[in-house]
Parts: sequence; structure tokens; C-alpha cells
Amino acid sequence: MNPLIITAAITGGETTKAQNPALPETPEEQAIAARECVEAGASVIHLHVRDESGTPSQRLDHFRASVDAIRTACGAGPTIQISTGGAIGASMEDRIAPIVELKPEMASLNVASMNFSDEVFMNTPADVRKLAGHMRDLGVTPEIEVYDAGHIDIAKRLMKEGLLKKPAHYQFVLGVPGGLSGESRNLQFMVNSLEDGDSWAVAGVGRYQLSLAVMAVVMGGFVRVGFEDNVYYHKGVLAKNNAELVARVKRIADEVGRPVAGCDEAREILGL
Ligand code: KMH
Ligand code: ZN
Repeated sequence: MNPLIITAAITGGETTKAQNPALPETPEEQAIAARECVEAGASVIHLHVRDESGTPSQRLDHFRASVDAIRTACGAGPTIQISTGGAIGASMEDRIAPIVELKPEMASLNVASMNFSDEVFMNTPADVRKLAGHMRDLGVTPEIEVYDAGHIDIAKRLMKEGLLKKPAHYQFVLGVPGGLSGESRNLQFMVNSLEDGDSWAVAGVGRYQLSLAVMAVVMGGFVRVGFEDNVYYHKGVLAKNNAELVARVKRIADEVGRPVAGCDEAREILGL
């Protein structure tokens, strides 16, 4: 079986400490969370950052502080995947800036506008092309975030336009109110829609996190867990930290004989 890449989405753009007091917000908290997740089996850290008051931020100094703190805690180990989705309402200029200035090895790329719970997550075609163009020109590998089946078709069009390279790496974020829900038939449909050589991971939102992780482990996909998408360990029981969610996926993989990728192996698999 191919090695399993586990991504830890430790903070997110929408989760609050009111939902789980263990949410890492400061660079120091994020560094501890990242180290614990890597020790538990994660090889990629999907990173959103906050300002001093805990409000989501796309500011460069905030990204720099968190990236530096994570590097100090984890060494060159994990791939730090910068979020260009940010929080709902962030301007496209602010979302692009960390990519241009920090030139990370990997960053998320959202390809469509959609309702996102009670709000609207804006990704106009012009903005998506602009961001994808920057990533291509700077050699930043995109993880294509897709929340609905048609988003894969949008990504394929961007490939035809030369803005995205093949093979592509997708993150299926399933269970956002406004996107596709996290039933197994939906995951299977998404996987069936990919082209040869593409890779995929799944991030189940809320109650879908565990079931979709289990499916991905046996289907040969990769898994994202963490407080960005889900703050619970069991129904009604908050996770103590992000690492607890990572460790559970690692245990499941161990049980079914799927090796878990180390940090260098993940980089190689993702072509970074
Ligand atoms: N906060 C969500 C609206 C990403 O990181 O690229 C978007 C998001 C996606 O989290
Ligand atoms: Zn994110």
C-alpha cells in the first residue's frame, strides 16, 4: 500500500477557542501543536495564522512568526502548507501576499466561490487565475481545495489554460454546509473524477472527519484532520489537542497495514 500522508490543519480560519479552548492561536501554541502532530504521524501542517487578539490574519509578520516558531520546534521536517483561503472575507491581495513574499513549498488554492455555512467564500474566476498564476510562476505547489464535484472541473479547466500543472494534488473538503456532504458515495464520485497520476486527500468536516479518514486510509488516499475541520474526538467530547486526532488516524493505518509517510517521504510523494 502507498504511504499515507497525514496533514494536520491545526488552527483554521474559522474555528474559535470558544469551540475548543485547546485551539492553537499564537506562534508558540502552533509550534507545540505542530511538533505534537508530527510526533503523532503528520507530515504536512496546513497553516492559518492569527493576530495577537486571536483574529484570523493573512499578515506577513504573523505568517513569518508562526513559520519560524514551527521550524524551530520541528526543524526542516514537516511541509508547511500556507493557506491562501484565509478566513471568510479576507481580500485576495492579503491572501496572495504570503505566497509572493514567503514562497512556501506548498499552499492551498481554492478555485470557486460558494456558500460556506451562513457566509459566502469568494473566489472569483479572475482572482483564482491571478493566484494560480503567482503560484505557478513562483514554483509553489498548489493543493487544490475542492468542496463540491464541479470544483474538480474548474481545476481541470485551469490545467488546460496552463495555470495548474498535471498531475494535480487535491484536498476534498467534504461536509461544509454549502458544499458536498461527506457520504462515501460522494468521496467515491470525487475520486472517480480524477485523472491518472493525480493524488488526493480528504478532510471531513465535523462528524464526517473520522469516517472519511477511515475511507481514505483503505482507498489509498491521504487524510487531513485537525481543529480547522473538527474539534471533537467523539460526539460531544472535545479533542484534547490536534495530535490526538492525528494519532487516531495513524493507529487505524497501522491496524490495516498502511504505512504512514514520514516528512521526507511526503515531500517526495507530493513532488515538492
Ligand atoms: N477558511 C475557509 C473559508 C484554505 O485554507 O485554503 C477557507 C479555507 C481554505 O480554510
Ligand atoms: Zn484552511
